[in-house]
Amino acid sequence: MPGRVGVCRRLLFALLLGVAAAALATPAFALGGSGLRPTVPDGVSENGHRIYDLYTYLISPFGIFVFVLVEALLLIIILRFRRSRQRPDYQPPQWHGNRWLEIGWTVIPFLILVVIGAFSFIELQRDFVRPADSVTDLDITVSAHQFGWTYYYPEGFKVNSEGLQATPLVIPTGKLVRMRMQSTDVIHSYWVPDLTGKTDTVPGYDNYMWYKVSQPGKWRGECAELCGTGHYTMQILVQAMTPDDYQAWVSDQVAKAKPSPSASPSSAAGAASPSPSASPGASASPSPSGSPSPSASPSP
Ligand SMILES: [Cu+2]
Repeated sequence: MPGRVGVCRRLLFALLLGVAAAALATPAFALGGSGLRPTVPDGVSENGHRIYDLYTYLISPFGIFVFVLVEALLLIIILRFRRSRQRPDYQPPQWHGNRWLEIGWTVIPFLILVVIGAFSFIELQRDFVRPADSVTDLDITVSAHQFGWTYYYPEGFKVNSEGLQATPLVIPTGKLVRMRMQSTDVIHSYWVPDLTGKTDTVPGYDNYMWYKVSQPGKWRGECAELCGTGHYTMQILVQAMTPDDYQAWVSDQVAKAKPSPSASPSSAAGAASPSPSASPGASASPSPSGSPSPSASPSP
């Protein structure tokens, strides 16, 4: 039935065209500020930038090479050896084993993975430790819960972020920030691709991340570990301000936190919901009153 085959062919072509158009349009969406982008964003911190370099100049070229090779071979075989081109009783050549081919497709991918693995491992060793020549300027404890984040600042106030309209974690530019990552219930993962790689928050165990943001701005992220039905609402917003603006913001938060030690949750920093009840794990968090002794423990 050539008619049906023709329709199928046209449908397939239209589908491929649609996929190609969507792929080409995605960078345009990214430019439009939708947050959608097909590539890793260039980091606004030093470690974020190094992760971007790793993806862009090492992992992506290998990935694109393998993808194009596999897809091209697949298409050639599908089109060239399709049934309609062969005799009805056609039997492809029957053979088994080709030593050099098998050695090649074992050794080459192995070497590619060794190179990617080695560079990634070296990068990981650098990205999640305090840079040797720097001191931590600001210590923030991040406590994750189902489903949100609480940021404890050294000045004693906290910011609670829940829901799709995340309340920003505010940080100063040009200062080395250390984040102590904790969780009160299950494992979550804190990931803002523009800043740096992701860090898990594990109940009963502290993880750390450091970064220094070079420019003011706002960046989005989200929980990167499936943690329950509200996982998708664990959005993250990070806002970097100049040190002067940051100091003004801190003074504002301290002033807001002071007059309401016992009641009036509406005045707390996290506009979304300071949630004495919303986060059942809150009482288990390091210090409900505020900063959980940020500089007490030596950095790992
Ligand atoms: Cu989560």
